[in-house]
Amino acid sequence: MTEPAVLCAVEGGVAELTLNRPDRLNALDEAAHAALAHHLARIAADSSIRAVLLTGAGRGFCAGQDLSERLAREGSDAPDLGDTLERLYNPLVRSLRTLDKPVVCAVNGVAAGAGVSLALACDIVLAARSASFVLAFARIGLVPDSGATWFLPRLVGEARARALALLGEKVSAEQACAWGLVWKVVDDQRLLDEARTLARLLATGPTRAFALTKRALAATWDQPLDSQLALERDLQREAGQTADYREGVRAFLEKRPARFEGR
Ligand code: T3D
Repeated sequence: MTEPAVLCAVEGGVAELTLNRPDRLNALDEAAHAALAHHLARIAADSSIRAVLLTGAGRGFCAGQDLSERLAREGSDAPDLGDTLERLYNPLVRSLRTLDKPVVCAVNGVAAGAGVSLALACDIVLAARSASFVLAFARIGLVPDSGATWFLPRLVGEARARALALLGEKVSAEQACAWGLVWKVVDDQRLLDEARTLARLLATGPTRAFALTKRALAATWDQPLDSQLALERDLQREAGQTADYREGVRAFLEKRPARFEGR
């Protein structure tokens, strides 16, 4: 029996997605994309799931597009890579960014090509000390994609984004953290425990407020302060109607931890 390209385990309100093609450093083929899309749709629809953890099996996190799929097509017409982006990568990035629940990424090893974009599309990225990041696109004659040209300049600034994209040099986890690509570097053997603890914490948080926060942060790059203030007003109005807000205030006044239910 063939192994599933992506494993999904749900426990304690957290869906743990594990890219599961370790012999290919979890490069994404059509099956992996289909599995990710399937699991993310299920996660989005299930209100009992309140946080997601994404990681990879084996020594790599994700090596981007599975290039063996591209070689198989040689001899025929050149593949339409715009089509794969439109059909597979762009929806994947959009579904992570717009998911109404927080997504933690545990980068357990090398992230390359769209594997870097995949990590950066998540909300909080932890990296194992031995992990690394490679904008491998230029090495094979491609353009950084899956949001890489959007995420990178915003996270690391123009100068670093340009050098990373054009040179495709490997960046260590420590360097990535110093540059603001990831939230934290964690010792390899502690990575999964820390990521799970974080995801479990988020799964007991005010899920609606998290979703609205993601929406506010997503909008910030595209509009002036005035519009952002108006958006915050609208989102806060919505947050103020949630049971979690009522519970948060009550718990504060009663000097006890809040018990958020995600509604
Ligand atoms: O095509 C479209 O639809 C457009 C979308 C594009 C999105 C993209 O992501 S384009 C970028 C594609 N990714 C790459 O170019 C990265 C290719 N991989 C590497 O550069 C290196 O493997 C790494 C830097 C990631 C890691 O290097 P290293 O030395 O640690 O490992 P390795 O020996 O190169 O790889 C281990 C195995 O994984 C190896 O297989 P083998 O020899 O043991 O049988 C290697 O072929 C395989 N592997 C690694 N990356 C890929 C891959 N197989 C298929 N596709 C890969 N991307």
